Amino acid sequence: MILSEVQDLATVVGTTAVPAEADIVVIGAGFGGMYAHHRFRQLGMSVFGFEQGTDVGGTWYWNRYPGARCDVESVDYCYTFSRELLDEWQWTERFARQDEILRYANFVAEKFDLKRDIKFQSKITAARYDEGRNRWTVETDKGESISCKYLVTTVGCLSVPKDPDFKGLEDFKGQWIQTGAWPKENVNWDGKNVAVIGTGSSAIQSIPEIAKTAKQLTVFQRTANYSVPAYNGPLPEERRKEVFEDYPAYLDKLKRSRSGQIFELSTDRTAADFTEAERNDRMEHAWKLGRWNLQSCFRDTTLNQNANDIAANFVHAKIRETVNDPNVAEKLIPKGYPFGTKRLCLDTDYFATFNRDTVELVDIKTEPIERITATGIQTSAGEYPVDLIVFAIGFDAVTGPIVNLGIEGRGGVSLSEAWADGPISYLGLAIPGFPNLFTVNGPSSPSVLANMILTLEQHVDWIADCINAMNQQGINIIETDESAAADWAEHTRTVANQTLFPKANSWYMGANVPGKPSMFLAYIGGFDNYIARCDHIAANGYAGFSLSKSKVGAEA
Ligand code: N01
Repeated sequence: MILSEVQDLATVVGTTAVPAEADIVVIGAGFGGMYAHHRFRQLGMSVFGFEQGTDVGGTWYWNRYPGARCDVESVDYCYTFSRELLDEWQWTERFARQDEILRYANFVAEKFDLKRDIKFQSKITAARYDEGRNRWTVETDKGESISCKYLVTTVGCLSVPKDPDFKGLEDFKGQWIQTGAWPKENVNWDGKNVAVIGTGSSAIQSIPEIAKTAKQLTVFQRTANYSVPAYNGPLPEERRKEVFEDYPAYLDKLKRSRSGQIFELSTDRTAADFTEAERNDRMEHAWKLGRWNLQSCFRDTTLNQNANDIAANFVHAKIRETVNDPNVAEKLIPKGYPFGTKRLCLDTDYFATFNRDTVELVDIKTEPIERITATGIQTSAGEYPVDLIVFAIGFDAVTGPIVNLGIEGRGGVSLSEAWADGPISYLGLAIPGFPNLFTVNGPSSPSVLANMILTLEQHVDWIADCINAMNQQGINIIETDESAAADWAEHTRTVANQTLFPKANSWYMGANVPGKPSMFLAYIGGFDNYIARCDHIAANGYAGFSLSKSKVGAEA
């Protein structure tokens, strides 16, 4: 199902009129967009926003598939800017479910009156920078247009689901859906033959849930994935106390961490610094703690192949222990890329689900899908009858959501042209040739490698402080220098190349979208270092940016 069809099923909320002008236009009303509205209003400037969905929530609005929940602990995956908000909202589970996060988004939006200046169900089709006027003109698929001084994208990193391009899909008589655009209603798999294509996080979360009531579930796997148990359950009171009793101190620790999360077994010691017995104890402990402790229990797990093999073999053994049929277990064991270099999944009973009689695993590397037929999926070995196909095949990550906006900067150069060889961005915040445009969680920022709520708050705060400083100095153009962006891209590449991450064909590398330039899309140098770098740049008069005054564009 395509995004527009999902919208058709949804309820229209509000019909906010689009003004002709605003100081700041914010694209997207997920967690980044919501906070941007709140924070930018404090500048005393007019803010207007657009959102493609019918309501706030972003990722949590679109990804309603069964089993969808956050893989960051709920006490960490929440806004930090308001103590009152932190006190008022009580998470129920250790890892919050999609519907609870969506309720939280709405709670925040109501509390801070964030929806009033957002036009929902409007998709951005173009955004052009007019050099003569020093203003952006933004257009939507509803024929709306608005002029603004600053354009801020808060479109998320995983918001453009890949369209399934399987031969014969148009002949299929059953229902098909995408995990990343799951409809609000009309999805029922009870007693049906279901196929899930893909075995990334979305599939790994949804497969155990679908298997509970499907007549038969067939999972079509191209690449086996690493996954560790989430150990979800009610949020323990002691954990709540640990976080919220002295929240400023806890938040400070999060901001001084590599990923905006604290892992109990994080260490400065390498795998080689431990004896074999110590390593095994440590990994067993990490397995029982869940989250990404297994990835953090040696400093060099994703830096050194030998250390990585130790963690990988540990998971392989766990899969063999869990899955009854040794042939199925071997198919489920990830091979050919280092542990943790595709995003490590957190699951509830994923591997054990393959012990059900009603669940079958098809390895499409040995048995490729040839086509979709009217009634099922035809592989080289035969046809699997299917009533419902779930495509969990991922996203055009990080760059796709921004490029799709149709942005044109100086000289009418489009962002897709500027990024033809890969994204060039200073700090993931600004792009040379695109003045007064800020990208929240853009490419080459920590984004998907860190706790996204913390990263987006940090970006929005940095942008707000920057615009405030410009206002005070009467400056109305900010543009990053090509050399600063090129240096940052080089630094981003250098730190990524010091790790094992580039060895995997992952969406982190853009490898999941045919033709996409191969480049590590996030900054892996650490959230702590990144914050320090951004603060240093601001304290040094926005080093790497050109700031200027234009006679035009200062109005509004
Ligand atoms: O997507 P993916 P996802 N034919 O790209 C396969 C976040 N997330 O939606 O590896 C057959 O990871 C593909 O195979 P391969 C999280 O950051 C977070 O699951 O390319 N198969 C792969 O198995 C995550 O990493 C949460 O060989 C095809 C799968 O489809 C990110 O979103 C929950 C195919 C795609 O996996 C993306 O996860 C869910 C084809 N043509 C997601 N094309 C939480 O916070 C692709 N595949 C919990």
